[in-house]
Amino acid sequence: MPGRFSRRNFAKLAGLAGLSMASPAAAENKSTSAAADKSARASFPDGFVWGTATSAYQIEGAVHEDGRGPSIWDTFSHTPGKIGDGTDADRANDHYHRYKEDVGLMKQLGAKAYRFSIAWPRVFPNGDGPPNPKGLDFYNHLIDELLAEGIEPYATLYHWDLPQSLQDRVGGWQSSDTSKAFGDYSGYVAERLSDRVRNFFTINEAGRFLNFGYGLGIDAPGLKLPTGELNQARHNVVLGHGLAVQAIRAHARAGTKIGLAENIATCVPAIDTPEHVRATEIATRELNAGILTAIVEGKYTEGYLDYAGKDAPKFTAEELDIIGSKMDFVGLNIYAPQFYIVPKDKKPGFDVAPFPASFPHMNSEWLRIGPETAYWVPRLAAKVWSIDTIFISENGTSSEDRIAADGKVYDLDRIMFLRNYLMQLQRAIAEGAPVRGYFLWSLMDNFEWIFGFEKRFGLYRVDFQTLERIPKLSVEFYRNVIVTNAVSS
Ligand code: PNW
Repeated sequence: MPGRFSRRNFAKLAGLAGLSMASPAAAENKSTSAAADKSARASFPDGFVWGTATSAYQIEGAVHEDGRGPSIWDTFSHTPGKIGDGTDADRANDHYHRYKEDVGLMKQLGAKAYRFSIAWPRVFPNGDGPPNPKGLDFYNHLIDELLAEGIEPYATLYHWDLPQSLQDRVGGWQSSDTSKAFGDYSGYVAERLSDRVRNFFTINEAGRFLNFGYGLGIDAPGLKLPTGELNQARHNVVLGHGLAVQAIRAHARAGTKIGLAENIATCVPAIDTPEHVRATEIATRELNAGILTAIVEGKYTEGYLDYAGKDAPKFTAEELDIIGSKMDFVGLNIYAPQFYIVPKDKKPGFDVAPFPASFPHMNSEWLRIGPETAYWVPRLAAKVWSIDTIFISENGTSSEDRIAADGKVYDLDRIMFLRNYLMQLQRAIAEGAPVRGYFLWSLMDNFEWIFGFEKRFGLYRVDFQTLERIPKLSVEFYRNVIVTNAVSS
C-alpha cells in the first residue's frame, strides 16, 4: 500500500532489512555480491609495470639550448602549411626546464615507470661526429630525478627527431650511413646511461615514420619516394635497429634489456572463429613483413619479396643477421584496429575487410575504437613470433577536453576508452599473453606532430599559453588502476 509509507514504516522496513542481513539467506547474498565485485575487478599480475610515455620533440622545447642541433622535425614544423594549427614545438611543454614538475605529476599519479625518448640531435648535434656532453646531461638529470622518486626510466633512442645534418648530407634513412650513425649514437648513450637505465627501446614506430615521412610526404622529412626507394629506406631502418641492438650489447652494462616500440599493423579477426583467427595469424606475419617480422625472424618473408618484385630492397645475408639480432622484449604501440581480417581460400590465406564509413572513432579520425585490439594483438604477436616479453609501449586517446565551469576536466571518453582497452588487455594476460607492462600515451598534452597542439592525448591538461598542467579526471581513473593493480568494468 504505497500510500501508507510513513516515515515510521520506512524506518521499520529499513530496520528489517538490516536484520535480515544476519540471516543465512542474506549471508549468501552477501557472498554472491562479493564474488560479483571480485569478478568485476580484473586483476593484473604482481609486479606489472604501470607507466606513461612521452617523446622528446613533443614535450621538451628548448630547441636551441645547450648545443642541440636541428632535427628534421624542426625544419618540417617551420615549413609553412605542414602543421595543422601553424605551430611548432620550439617551446612545447617546456619540459626541458620543467622536468622536475613533470616527474612530480608522475609521482602524483602513482606511476611506477616512465618511457621517454632521447633527442639524438642533443647528443650528436650533427648525427655523427663529435658528441655534445651537455645534451646528455639533461637526460642524466631527468633519470636521477625519476630514480629519486622511485620511477623506473625506460629510454627510447629514436622517436622521429633525426638530426637534420644527416638528412642533408646523406639523405637520412635513405642511406645506410644513417643506420651506422644510429648504431654509434645508441652505443654511446647506452654506455653512459645503462648504470641507471635498464631498458632501452631502439626505434619508435618505424612503420609510421617511414610511410608518412618517406612515402606519403605527410610527416618529416616530407618525402614521397617511389616504392623501391621506400623499401630500401625501410631496410636501412631495420638495419639501424639491429646495429643499435649490437652496439648497446657491446657498450651497456650486462643485463641491459633491449627492444623496440612498434605500432605494428594491428590485425584483428572479424569474427572469433578458428578460421578467422588462423587468417589473422597469417595476416599479422605478412602485413608486418617489412619491419617486425624481418627483425624477429632475421629474414624477409617470401610473400614480402614476391609482392615487392623489382622494388624489393637490396640486402646481404650479413645484414639480415644484424637485423635479426636477438631482443629481450617487444614493445607494441596499440591504438586502433587497423585491419579486420577474414579468411580467404586462395593465397595468401587472408583478406582485409573494408571499414564501413560509420565505424566509430575517437577525437582523432584515425583512432577507430576497437578495445579487442588490446586482446588480439599481444596474443597473436606472442604466438606468431614466439615473443616471451611484451610491453604495451603506448596506448591512449585524444579527447576534446574542455575545462568545465568548476575548473575540472571530465574526460569521460578517455576513461571509457582506457577502461575497455585495459579490460581486454587483462583478458589476454589472464589467458597467458606475456605482457609485462603498459605505458599510457601520454603523461600530458603535447605537440601532436602534424596536428600541433590541437589534439590532446594527456592525462594532465596543459595550457599552452601559461604552461600550467592540471589533472583530468582520467588521472584519478589511472591512479586507481595502478593502486589496485586492476581495472573494473
Ligand atoms: C604514435 N595511426 O603515433 C606516436 O608514437 C606518438 O608520438 C603520437 O603522439 C601518438 O601515437 C598519438 O598519435 C601514431 O595513424 C600516429 O595509426 C598515428 C597512428 C598511430 C600512432
